[in-house]
Amino acid sequence: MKNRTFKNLQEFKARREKIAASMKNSVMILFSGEESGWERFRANNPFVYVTGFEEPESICVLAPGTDKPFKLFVRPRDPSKEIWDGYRYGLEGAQKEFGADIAYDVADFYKELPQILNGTDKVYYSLDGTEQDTKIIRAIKHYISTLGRTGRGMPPIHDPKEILGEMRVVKSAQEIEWHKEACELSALSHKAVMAQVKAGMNEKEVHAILFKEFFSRGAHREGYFSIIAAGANATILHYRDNNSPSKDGDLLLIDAGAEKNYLTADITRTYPMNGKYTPAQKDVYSRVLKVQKALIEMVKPGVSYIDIQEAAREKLTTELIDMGFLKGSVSENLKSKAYSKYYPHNIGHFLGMDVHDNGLYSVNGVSRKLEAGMVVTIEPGLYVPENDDTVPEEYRGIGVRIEDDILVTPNGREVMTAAAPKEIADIEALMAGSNTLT
Ligand SMILES: [Mn+2]
Repeated sequence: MKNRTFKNLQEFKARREKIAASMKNSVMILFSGEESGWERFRANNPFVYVTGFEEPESICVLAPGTDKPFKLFVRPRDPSKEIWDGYRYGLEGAQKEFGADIAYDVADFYKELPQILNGTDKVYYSLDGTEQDTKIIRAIKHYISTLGRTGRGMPPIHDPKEILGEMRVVKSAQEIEWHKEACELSALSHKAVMAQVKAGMNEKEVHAILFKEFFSRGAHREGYFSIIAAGANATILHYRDNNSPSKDGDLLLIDAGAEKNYLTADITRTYPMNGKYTPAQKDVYSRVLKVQKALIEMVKPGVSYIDIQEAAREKLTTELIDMGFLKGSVSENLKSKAYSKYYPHNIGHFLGMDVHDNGLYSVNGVSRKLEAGMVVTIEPGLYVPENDDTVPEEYRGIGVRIEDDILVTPNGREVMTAAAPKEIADIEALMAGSNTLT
């Protein structure tokens, strides 16, 4: 059966035209990657971003200005192999269905490479430390040697990220539409999980419910390994065990997002497993929520991400002083970084095909400003170490993070993950159903 994520390939054609405009006398070589063991194959993001093609062992060559600027090297059709591994588009499909100007058997790549390199001043290729690098470098060296005594050195190898990474930071209208699908289904899944969580569930069981909700809403994959952390596990920032039992009174922190169309959501919600926040949990949660909402309001074109970062530290420090967790003034605590005991991470990141997506956060030492079409996360949190005897006992082991995915719009912002409840009243009302004693 034919299997493809993208039906409309116009978007990819437009991307290739845009990339071509940034290339001069150069070629770009992108590999889709190899299948490994029993893991489900997922082609490399740069390759998919440019081609919309998803098969393993494929190579894309962009050579703008030549008569065949978009070349695909693919696995040929092979009925006996397709019985085992599924449908292949083959050379014909690569041209007819994916718009390649020419398609080759991938086995012929190194045979064709000298011709491809002919006349190039620069090669865009992502060095990855494997044997593949050696083969590419050898081919370039060989090409130079065929030119005779020109005195020319090796054409430099540049990371394709220089062009693709920057393109991926500002999303097209189509890409935004695709990203919204991933964000909305993820937000609705969080909401559905919230309605099913009960005190006493193992984190693994919650993870299973989340999977069911993701996939029944059309997710293609889990965007990254979900963090499902009950009780004090929420204070471990990269908790990945997802295998603890929970008890009545535990908070549950879920940091999870589904991937669809090769774009992932990244959402965190924190709520009581028994459906009712304790006063201490409510205290910490409302402060984080207040800060998160204020930071989201800052998101708009022209604002530097670093300004939001600094506002996050300042606002959370203010809350920590107000709670009596930190002593002294806000500026003293910012200077000493005392807040990092309770808020050790950054406020967010670019979001797209990678959960921590491509793109420079500062250029020449200057923090870049947000632009319409960027997608960023805003994810403040407070984490009270379980053994922190400087704070009242009922606060120890409370970890709260609230994270949404924000599209920067021409006039401000759009929260793409708003369907996941985060107001205390909404969460408690939703959970009342699942936690009623019958
Ligand atoms: Mn995140």
